Amino acid sequence: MGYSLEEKKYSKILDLTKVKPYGDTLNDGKVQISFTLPVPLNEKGEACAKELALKMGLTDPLVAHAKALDDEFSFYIVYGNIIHTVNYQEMHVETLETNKLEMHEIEDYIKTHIKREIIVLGASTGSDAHTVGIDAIMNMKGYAGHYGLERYQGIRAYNLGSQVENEVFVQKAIELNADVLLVSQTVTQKDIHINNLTNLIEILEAEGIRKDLIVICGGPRISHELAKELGYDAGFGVKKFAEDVAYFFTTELVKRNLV
Ligand code: B12
Repeated sequence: MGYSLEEKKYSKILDLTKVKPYGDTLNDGKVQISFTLPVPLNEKGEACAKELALKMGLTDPLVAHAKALDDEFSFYIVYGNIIHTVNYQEMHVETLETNKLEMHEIEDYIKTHIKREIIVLGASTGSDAHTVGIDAIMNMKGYAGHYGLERYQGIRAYNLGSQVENEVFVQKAIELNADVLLVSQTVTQKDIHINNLTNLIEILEAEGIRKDLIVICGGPRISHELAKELGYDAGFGVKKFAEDVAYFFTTELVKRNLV
């Protein structure tokens, strides 16, 4: 029995080796994308937006919304069906398994296994002026109901704030004899975070102290996978709190025999 055109186009079978976005029905591949073009808003601008969508692998693109940003720039929201699929079953992602321990359980762990204060130094480094992320992890009052590292018994936390140069950060780490470095990066324009994070590791290696430290980065666009690629011990993104990172570095200090 042959399949109708509709059945062929929108198979109702979920094949995890060929996953597509789900819009109205399974496998319809519906997506919505938005972008700005450096051209005025007119028919030509809209045609360019559609053609770009076709080149991205969308069929039946529809400009659902177009707006002039000023005389020379226009913004588009384009709706369409993506032709590409991904193999969910073969997807490999490096993830960090962290046990969920409460603050007092981590404090007990430090008392039993480390038996001394852990020195943690944190900052938003380079030109990055965003402090809210690193404050969320470190500040005494914490964030979203999760106390920050400054409140933990057994942890001495130093938060240097934002726009801290890597050289200054490393000098402070040496001066305080830090165990753990926490780096926050929010701005990713022109891959500035990659350059800055790489530079920090290079300085630590040049100083010969990389192996003696647990070095962790975090931010809204930081994944554990990216962090590992850049030479960090771990990376934490959104919805991560002080207890996630504290669990990681306390157990890692013990594992690496740095206590
Ligand atoms: C507040 C804010 C500002 C404030 C910052 C004030 C301050 N004291 O921090 C001000 C106004 C100064 C600002 C400036 C700029 N900003 Co701003 N800002 C924001 C905003 C609105 C919120 C960020 C925030 O506070 N989030 C809340 C915190 C709690 O979340 P978080 O950082 O993700 O942190 C969590 C996790 O990521 C993780 N985490 C974070 N760091 C770390 C570190 C470690 C070690 C660990 C373990 C975990 C961890 O834990 C936290 C809790 O779960 C965002 C937009 C948005 N809605 O997100 C834009 C945004 C981040 N800013 C942006 C930009 C572009 C800028 C400017 C460049 C704008 C400009 N052209 O001048 C400047 C930057 C100047 C500079 N030199 O850095 C862009 C970044 C785009 C990009 N991908 O690069 C955003 C996304 C806005 C946008 N949509 O364009 N900004």
